[in-house]
Amino acid sequence: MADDAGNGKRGEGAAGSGLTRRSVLKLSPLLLLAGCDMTPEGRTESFLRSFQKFNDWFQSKVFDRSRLSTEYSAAELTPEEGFRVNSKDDDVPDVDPAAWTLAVEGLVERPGTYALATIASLPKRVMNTRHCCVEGWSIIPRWGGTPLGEFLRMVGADPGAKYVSVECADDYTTSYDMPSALHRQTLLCYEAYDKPLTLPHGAPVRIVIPTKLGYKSAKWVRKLTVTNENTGGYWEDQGYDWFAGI
Ligand SMILES: Nc1nc2c(c(=O)[nH]1)N[C@H]1C(S)=C(S)[C@@H](COP(=O)(O)O)O[C@H]1N2
Ligand SMILES: [Mo]
Repeated sequence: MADDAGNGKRGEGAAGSGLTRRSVLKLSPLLLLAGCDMTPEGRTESFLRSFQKFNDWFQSKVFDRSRLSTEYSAAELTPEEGFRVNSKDDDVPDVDPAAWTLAVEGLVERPGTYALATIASLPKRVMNTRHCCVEGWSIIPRWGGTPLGEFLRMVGADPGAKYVSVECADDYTTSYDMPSALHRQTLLCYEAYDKPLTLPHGAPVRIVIPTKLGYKSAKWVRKLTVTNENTGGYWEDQGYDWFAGI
């Protein structure tokens, strides 16, 4: 599952649950079987699907919003030449950063479209965090942007809503549980290495979410929807872990 490289300290379990993450993970196959209907039809499919559902449910239970992903010193940064690009398509999508706006829909008080200047006027966070791609590499870029939580508060997102779903200009999609969306290190990122984000890296605005695997850090974001429906995502719908915590 997760690329373990440098993911910092793992939490020793959900605060107050009295169980360590590892000990609960050991129990999980038993819990799963207990809740699994053992009908003869479609066993493997439904087994895998229920395992994945359980896994998502479990990861969201142990997710601790106050636990930060490791932030690295300037000396530990990946040099800018090593800031590699990875996208499902070879071509970058047709995005005009100057004309770009972010659309917001769903369970929010102020739906509409928001300019980059509005996003950049919100509090800014700069952080050196690791980006872990499931393809077996990781890098530590220097990211800068607005915490997604600040933006969600500004648009009046319903904090009781379950999910934030993301649509990108290259028809890539992903979605997050609300606690992960509100995590302090989840950014609407518009800078890398103290400069505006470049087009191959998702300009003008991408998500950076260091508490999750790299495919959750959506580039070329164009629409956010606050919803109670889990809309999955491009890789998630092909069997990749949805919660994807690291
Ligand atoms: N819109 C969009 N976002 C995306 C992807 C993509 O294909 N399209 N690929 C994901 C994957 S698998 C990785 S590893 C990172 C790569 O980000 P980078 O090109 O800035 O290194 O972007 C993620 N976000
Ligand atoms: Mo990736």
